[in-house]
Amino acid sequence: MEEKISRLRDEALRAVADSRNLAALDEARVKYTGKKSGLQELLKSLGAAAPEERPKLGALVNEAKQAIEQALGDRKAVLRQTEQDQKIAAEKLDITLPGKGIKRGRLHPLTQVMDEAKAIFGRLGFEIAEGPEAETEYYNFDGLNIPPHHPSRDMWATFFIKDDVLLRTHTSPVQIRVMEKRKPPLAIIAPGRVYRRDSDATHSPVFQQLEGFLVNENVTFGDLKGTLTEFLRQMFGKEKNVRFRPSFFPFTEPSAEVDVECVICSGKGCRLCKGTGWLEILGAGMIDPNVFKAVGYDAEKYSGFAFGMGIDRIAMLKYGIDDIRLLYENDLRFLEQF
Ligand code: 2NL
Repeated sequence: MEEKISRLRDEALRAVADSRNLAALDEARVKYTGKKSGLQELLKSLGAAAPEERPKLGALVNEAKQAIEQALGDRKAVLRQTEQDQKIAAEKLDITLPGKGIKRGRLHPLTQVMDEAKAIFGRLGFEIAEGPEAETEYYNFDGLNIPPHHPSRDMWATFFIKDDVLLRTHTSPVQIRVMEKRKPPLAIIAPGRVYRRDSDATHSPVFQQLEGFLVNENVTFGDLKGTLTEFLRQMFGKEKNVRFRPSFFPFTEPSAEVDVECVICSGKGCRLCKGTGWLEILGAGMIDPNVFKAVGYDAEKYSGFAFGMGIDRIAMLKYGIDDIRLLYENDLRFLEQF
């Protein structure tokens, strides 16, 4: 009997010591101290032992039980700690590691130049107007004094969607729509996408334009020169010279082409300005009386100037970009430089 107790005790203590986790330990607890355990059986069988032996055997069983319960408690504390340590180790975050960083976005160079141009004209008192990119022939051509047989109406210059619906070739239609609706005094800029059937290093079938006009009583060519000179100096540098050359547009009379001193050689002559020292930036002029007639303005009472420029060309000159297609390919290696 004594040997049996001792064997059971050793077996239980070994099982406790060998338990690798709390679940296994609990199994050992049930097996060696539970209702159906060997220890319990021994207690029950004490009745069959000789009376003089009982106290000693009872004490031995109790001692074994206590030793096993002590071992179970100790082992449980150790395993709890181990499981806790493992959990903490598994969940550990090294907050001193460098962060991944959020990639900063940036504005497209065309958007940057367009925003700058809008801001300059905004400070000069111009409001922004917008309109549809699909237009009628009237707003894109007739209203602007462009006659039916003008070459710009040719299928090779204009994208026609269907009879009398085309993709606007300039943002002037927006300005005709504003003049139809509102009376002078008006100072408006019309920024936006325009479309032409043209594609090479300096022409894209879609590009960005900024046009503008100012109408009031007594507006002169001097107002045109002052306004556009101020715009160009804010855009290209306040030390830059500006010059006006006579030109022709169906919708303005007189008309001018406006040049700014070359951004590379400052007038000395280089490859960019083809040795002239000047870069052509703008077209402009005094609004033709036929345009006023089309929108119902009294050409005797009002006068005004208008201008137009390609934002792509300005972006190319400002940033030294030699192929317009780079502005529309959305190659991040290109765009990340701005
Ligand atoms: C250029 C030339 C120009 C205009 C645009 C305009 C608009 C109305 C009336 C009169 Cl509604 N004129 N716009 C005038 C002169 C030149 O653009 O070279 N653009 C890229």
